[in-house]
Amino acid sequence: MALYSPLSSAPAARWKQLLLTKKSLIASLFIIFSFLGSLELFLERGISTRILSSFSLTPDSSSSNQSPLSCSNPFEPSSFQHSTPRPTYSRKANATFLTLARNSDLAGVIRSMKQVEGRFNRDRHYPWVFLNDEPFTEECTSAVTSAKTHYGQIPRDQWVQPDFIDEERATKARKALSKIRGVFYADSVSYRNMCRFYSGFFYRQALLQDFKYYWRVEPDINYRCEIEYDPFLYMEDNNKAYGFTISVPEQKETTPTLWDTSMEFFNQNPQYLHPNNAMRFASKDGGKTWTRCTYWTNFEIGDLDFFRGSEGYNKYFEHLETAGGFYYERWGDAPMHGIAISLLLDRERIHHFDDIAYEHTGWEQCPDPLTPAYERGRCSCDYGNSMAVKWKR
Ligand SMILES: Nc1nc2c(ncn2[C@@H]2O[C@H](COP(=O)(O)OP(=O)(O)OP(=O)(O)O)[C@@H](O)[C@H]2O)c(=O)[nH]1
Ligand SMILES: [Mg+2]
Repeated sequence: MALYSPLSSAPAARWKQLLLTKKSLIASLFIIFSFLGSLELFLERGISTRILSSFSLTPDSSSSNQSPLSCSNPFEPSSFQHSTPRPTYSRKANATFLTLARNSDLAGVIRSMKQVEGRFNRDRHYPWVFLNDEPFTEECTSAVTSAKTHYGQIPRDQWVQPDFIDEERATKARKALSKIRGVFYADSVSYRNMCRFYSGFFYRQALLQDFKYYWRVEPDINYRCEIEYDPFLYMEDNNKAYGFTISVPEQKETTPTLWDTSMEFFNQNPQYLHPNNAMRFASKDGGKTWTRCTYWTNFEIGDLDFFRGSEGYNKYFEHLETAGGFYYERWGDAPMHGIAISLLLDRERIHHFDDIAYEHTGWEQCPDPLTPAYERGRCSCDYGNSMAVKWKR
């Protein structure tokens, strides 16, 4: 039986019409993407960048799973060439790299370690702490560094959804969030566990107790310039408590009540607000509304004594935990840290590492080529692609 085909009987005019339709389709796609791009910059949402970056060649965690890298082959040839001598230091900070990862993240973790070791740690030998909610099946990351490596399992109650969370309500909330386009990990419970862990429990881990500073490293991150100084020592010498590279706005849909819940806490406990805080980063109208600005926490260098010792931080976390928004909404560790760091700390203790070239999932920071950092770091990044430049534009 012959199938009906509109093309088989189409005269030349039909073809023309089809070509025109194709052209208009391409034009519409172009307009849609331009619109998304402008919307991203105007609304500071970053959604289209993330959609586009998911099509980019930057390795992501899903590609990590397919990588043939394993313990038997953790050494790929390094692409880092070091010709100039590095600064030498007579001392080290009491510090560690910190990586939370699943067993399936191994290849991405190794790629990240090579970046960190190649760009900075090869002659500084700061140790690594790896954390997982399950036992690590491989500990071969120790082959990628000459420094000490430590592997820890997170206590179950600090990882899984607490019993007091009403599962029916949480399920409903996840389903509702999944229906909104452009919300990542909308339906994921494990992502929520991770966000809650990085908000209130990472600094309580036994393996971190003897350290003062941590530098968070995620799978598949890139450092595109040499790091020619010791950021840990910078933190120590300048009494910094928190350092970030990129600032991004949090999506409204994941945090509808986070700001109000936070203000409820700080109104009841004004003693915790630092008199020289960075409230203007979080709110431009003295606390009425939230800018949704966050420090992008997949890079952070922090003073663990602040997290461990700050009554305000721990009480604030408890307040959020009781409200249940890590599960009833999808409160992230970035907005939580953003609010806490901005309100509890002296703003002089917050540092923007604007000379560190950092990239993750297509979002990056690159130093201005007109600054010494770019030349000194022999950078291979594009300043125009820097988030700070994009936000300004
Ligand atoms: N052990 C463990 N680690 C996890 C889990 N989920 C996420 N992580 C780790 O937590 C960190 C953050 O997770 P990501 O999936 O990268 O989340 P994200 O940075 O918000 O999202 P991306 O922008 O897509 O990278 C990474 O280091 C992950 O390896 C989990 O279920 N178990
Ligand atoms: Mg990540």
